Amino acid sequence: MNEEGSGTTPAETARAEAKAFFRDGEPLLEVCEDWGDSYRILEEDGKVLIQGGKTGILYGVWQRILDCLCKRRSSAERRSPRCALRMLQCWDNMDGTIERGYSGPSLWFEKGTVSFDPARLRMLGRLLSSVGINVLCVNNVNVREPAQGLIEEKLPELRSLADLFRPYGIRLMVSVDFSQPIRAGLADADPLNEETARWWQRTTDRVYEAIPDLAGYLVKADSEHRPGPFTYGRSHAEGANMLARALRPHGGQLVWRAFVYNCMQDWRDDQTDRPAAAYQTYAPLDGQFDDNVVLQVKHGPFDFQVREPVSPLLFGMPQTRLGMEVQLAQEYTGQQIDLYYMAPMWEEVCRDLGEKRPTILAAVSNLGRDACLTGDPLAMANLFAFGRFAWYNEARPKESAEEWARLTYGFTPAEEEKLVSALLGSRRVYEKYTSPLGLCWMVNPGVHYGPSPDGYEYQSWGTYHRADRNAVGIDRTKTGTGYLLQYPPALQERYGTLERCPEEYLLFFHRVAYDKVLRDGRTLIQRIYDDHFEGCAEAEKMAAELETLPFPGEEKPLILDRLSRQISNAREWRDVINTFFHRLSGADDGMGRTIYP
Ligand code: GCW
Repeated sequence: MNEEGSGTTPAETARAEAKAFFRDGEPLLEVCEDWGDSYRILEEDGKVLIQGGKTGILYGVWQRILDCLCKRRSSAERRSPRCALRMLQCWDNMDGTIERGYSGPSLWFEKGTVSFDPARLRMLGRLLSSVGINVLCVNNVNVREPAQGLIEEKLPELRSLADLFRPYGIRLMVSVDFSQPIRAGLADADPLNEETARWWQRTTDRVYEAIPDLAGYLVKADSEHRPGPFTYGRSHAEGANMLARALRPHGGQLVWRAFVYNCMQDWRDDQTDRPAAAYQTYAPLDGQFDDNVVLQVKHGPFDFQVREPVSPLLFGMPQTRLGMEVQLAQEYTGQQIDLYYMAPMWEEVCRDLGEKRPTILAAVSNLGRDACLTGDPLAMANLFAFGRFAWYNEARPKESAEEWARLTYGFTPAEEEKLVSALLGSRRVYEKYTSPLGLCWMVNPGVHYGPSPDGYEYQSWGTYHRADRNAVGIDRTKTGTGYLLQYPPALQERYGTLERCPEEYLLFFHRVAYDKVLRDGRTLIQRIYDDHFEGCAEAEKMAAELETLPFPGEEKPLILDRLSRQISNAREWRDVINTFFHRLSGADDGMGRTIYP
């Protein structure tokens, strides 16, 4: 980034940024009042004119800067984002910790208060707006004391954050606790109790007096022990609408997460199937949500595993405004130690959703107080790619990786090629040494890093692979749990038979015997061994390639440290998983490699 440029409105920020970057050859900027987020860049006789809405003008300036840095002409087309809400959601707690954070402590919370370095947050505002993000939810969806106070006694502190991000076209959002009226002394939080609704209306009116452009509230209810409408025998439409009505007069959105499942399941119960839960809860409510409610659905039916099929709920609610949630924080995908570039995953989701792709997108943040913001400097590629994805509503894995690499490092073409190909291959490599063929949940419980094949097998979270001495995987077709039937017919056909099911989803949808010969002629057990050996070897090769690149001095040690930890992790996964299946199946590796007894 160049010198800091900031104003009090996005248009002023745009002017300041343009001045700082272009110095003498400043482009002309023209604000077109009703253009919103859209912009147009016109080049004529060596002069550049950027037209854009009150926020669009800033996006136009960023795009022009990006084009200049990438040494290419700007497109003259008028561009508008396909997604109106492009949200980054932070799981920051007010004690400064971050749930599933791998980049150091919170950038704005510390010891129970809002506390930040203004220059650093302005830099963050520039960074987020430069990739097109326009909503920032600042606190964890698991709202614990004292975070409830953010909409009450700590409102001035929340406001200080809103004021800081406003010049970058970024509106704040806040996670709220469904049971908060009880904290305030009310008898219950029943959404149909008029007292409760009145309390939320009064509280929300005060919030909007302080922060008139607040984007809205984010809610995790009846999920993983969080309170919610089920306590009162009410539906999630009744719960969400009550809050949405408090926000409505102020133009606020109520973002309601659809991450609801039974987290107290008995592992002996093979009828309850966690991936089926969200659809079972919400699909019957289609059409019942108010129009300022967004139902936010994780992209897969489980929980951000290395590979999951697309969530069937994203097809199942045509009368509801749906948002899709992805996770930049690498909880199950290497924790910003192992390289894992996510855009290929989003591309897969887009492919399966087709026209059903939601135009509201949210990402769980991967940011923290570390000097490079993302723990692993290379994890910044995911934030960049998410911003582009949210703007265009289309994942462009290669293009985003190339742009990011070029803007960040300015390598030679050969070096850039190495970095881009490592990024593009990283997901597949990670998948092969951890959980190929649609295996999920073999991670260490709680931390979710490193292998533990039975770690989640006898627990209450609905997370089973049910490996025994003959077979592994779960039959989710109509002969099994029936989950498959939640999909539209074309996907049912694709996933439903062993012959057609993409191998990456095989054990997610089917229970398969170890000696079953797969489409490529190898048995399942041989594939399990081969993928783990190959994945590990590929991780070693990738690390060797990346080590040769001239990363800047302050980044190099961070990157090298992570690459060596990734290799140890890959070896551990390979050996633990192969040994687990070797012991169970008794089948030897056809290639005679070492599998520890
Ligand atoms: O994957 C789980 C995480 C929790 C998280 C939850 C959620 C914020 O392990 O840490 O809680 O998902 O998405 O609500």
